Amino acid sequence: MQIRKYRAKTIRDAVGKVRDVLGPEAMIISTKKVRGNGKNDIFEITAAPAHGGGANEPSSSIADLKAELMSIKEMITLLDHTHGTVERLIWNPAILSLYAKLIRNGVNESYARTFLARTSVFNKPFTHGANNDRAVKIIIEEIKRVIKVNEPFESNGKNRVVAALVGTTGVGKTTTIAKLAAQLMLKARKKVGLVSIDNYRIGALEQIKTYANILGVPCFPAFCRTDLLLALKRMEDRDVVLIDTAGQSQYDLSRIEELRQIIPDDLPITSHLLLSVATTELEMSKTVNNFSPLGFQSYIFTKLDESERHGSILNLLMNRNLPISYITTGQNVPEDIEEAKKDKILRLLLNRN
Ligand SMILES: Nc1nc2c(ncn2[C@@H]2O[C@H](COP(=O)(O)OP(=O)(O)OP(=O)(O)O)[C@@H](O)[C@H]2O)c(=O)[nH]1
Ligand SMILES: [Mg+2]
Repeated sequence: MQIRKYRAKTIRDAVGKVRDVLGPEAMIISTKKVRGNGKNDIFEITAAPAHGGGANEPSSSIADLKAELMSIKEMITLLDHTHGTVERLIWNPAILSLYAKLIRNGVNESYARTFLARTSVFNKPFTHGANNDRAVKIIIEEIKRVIKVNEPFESNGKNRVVAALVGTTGVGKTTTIAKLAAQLMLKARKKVGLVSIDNYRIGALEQIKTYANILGVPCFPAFCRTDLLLALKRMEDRDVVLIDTAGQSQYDLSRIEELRQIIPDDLPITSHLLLSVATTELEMSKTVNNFSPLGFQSYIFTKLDESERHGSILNLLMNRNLPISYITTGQNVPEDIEEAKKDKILRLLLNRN
């Protein structure tokens, strides 16, 4: 592999030189400050052309390096968007790489910096190896502390679990109910019942009834609070009752209030708010705010397959921290659903090399 070193007075200039010579896809192997403490700084970047593994280059050594490699293009994005953080992390390639992954996955820059600041990486002068590894571990632990998960249908003794799925139109409520119902029946051997309080969309009841028929579980419509109470009474023998609701626009507060009137908060009903990671972060946080009268207790993130970047999950948790119960990853019923697990969510946040 052709490895070259480029020096300049600023990181930006050094990166510019690499880009001009090797192109935007070139990989940065390391960055360091070779001289100076503010005034006469000289920065050095070691880089290699893209696809740098030569014919007789063992590809495993490239793979080993890959975790900390960064393309020039990505470095430029970081320099443009992260006001000075890159310069401060120049001595800590492992931490810079972690930081870059968070940013590239769409984690809000100030949140990413908050996590870094919880270790002493910004305050201490350069420290070698082990300390860096420790700092990376601490940052990851801090992120994991923010990620909470729950298991709403886990053996709740003899108590019946009643869960309502709420969220905007088309986010995946009905499909997720079908997936959950099937998984709970087949894997956890639970007796499941369904209720639909979707009185708006034509065909909504048929959609859930079709699933109920396939699974052979009872399904009742509920047009008002009394209907819902009656349906719940008729399904007293069920281990789990899943309530499907009509999709509400996050801006239609009167419809959200209407739903609140039907789902009484004096009953032990857990509400899960569904959020599609394929929507913008702004939409997601608007949804969280406007649905809050419904008192949802956890999140279900849907359509993970439709987005490459999952940083918005962490941004949302930093804003309103609630446990995540499930994630959904496609249209297939019942396969495309997973119980939320901390490590899985963490991997989603760090998935881009
Ligand atoms: N790619 C992808 N599509 C999904 C996922 N979950 C649901 N969908 C699709 O999204 C569309 C809407 O799903 P529904 O379950 O009907 O959504 P809903 O929230 O019940 O919609 P309304 O009842 O109209 O509010 C369907 O085409 C689903 O197949 C997912 O995890 N990934
Ligand atoms: Mg629906």
